[in-house]
Amino acid sequence: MKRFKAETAIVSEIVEELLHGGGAVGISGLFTPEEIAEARSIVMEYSEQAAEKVTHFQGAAQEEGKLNLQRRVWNLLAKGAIFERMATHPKLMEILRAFLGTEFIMGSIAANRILPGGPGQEPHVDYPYWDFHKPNTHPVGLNASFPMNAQVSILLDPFTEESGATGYLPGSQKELRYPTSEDRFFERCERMTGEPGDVALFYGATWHCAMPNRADHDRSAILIQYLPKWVKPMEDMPAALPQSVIDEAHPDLRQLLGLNYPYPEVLDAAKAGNTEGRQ
Ligand SMILES: O=C(O)CCC(=O)C(=O)O
Ligand SMILES: [Fe+2]
Repeated sequence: MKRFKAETAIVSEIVEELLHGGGAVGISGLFTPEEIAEARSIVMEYSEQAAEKVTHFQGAAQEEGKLNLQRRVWNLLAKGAIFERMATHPKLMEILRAFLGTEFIMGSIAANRILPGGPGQEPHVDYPYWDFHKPNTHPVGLNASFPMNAQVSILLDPFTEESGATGYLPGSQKELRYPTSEDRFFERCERMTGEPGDVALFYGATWHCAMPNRADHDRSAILIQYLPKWVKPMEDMPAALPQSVIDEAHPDLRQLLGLNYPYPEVLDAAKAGNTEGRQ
């Protein structure tokens, strides 16, 4: 994985690497130890009880009865102001504007905590490609030549081979496909390793998955899904936020919540007059 520092990260190089290179980059120095500690303590608090939540790509873990060692905390914007600061980090916004278009949105912000002994996932591609194991449900000819997803993982614990750092296959984003067992993913994959506070940024068409945690400590990350403005987001974030948060949202947060892009809209009831076109 190509690695960058916050101060020296060159946006065009990162975009090139995501689209035509390995599909994933590491960026360090975006978050302070205090910010990471704050986010981690909220994630730990909300995932203390093994209350079952919806999860994905964990069919094998479900069969083995290990789902309780992998815990999700959804809808993080409602759980602490730190998560808005993370989602709208100016450097991430700059990179993502270049990658997904300036009016991109956020589709989900959640935590994935894997406890010691906890299971990995099935190798997959991310939303909105995630059900590409049924390719005929998508438009004919759909490919990964332009991105409809960017994933940010903000590491809250050491991500090592032992602790289950996300596995990925460099270059697999170039041909949009859902991996099969013949692809021998687990023999060929590399890892998105890093220290707490580091960010792994990847194009979600890249085959990847959480790996089993064989360390003696938790392995948690904040996972943020970003999408072009016209892709239907995965989480209905505005519906899960207090109206006051929406009313007072900073312009970047409004954009991420999809509030700047009005469709679908009841056009019969919309303000009359011309609203689209160069003039
Ligand atoms: O937690 C990880 O390492 C990756 C999780 C992931 O890829 C997913 O949930 O889609
Ligand atoms: Fe994923």
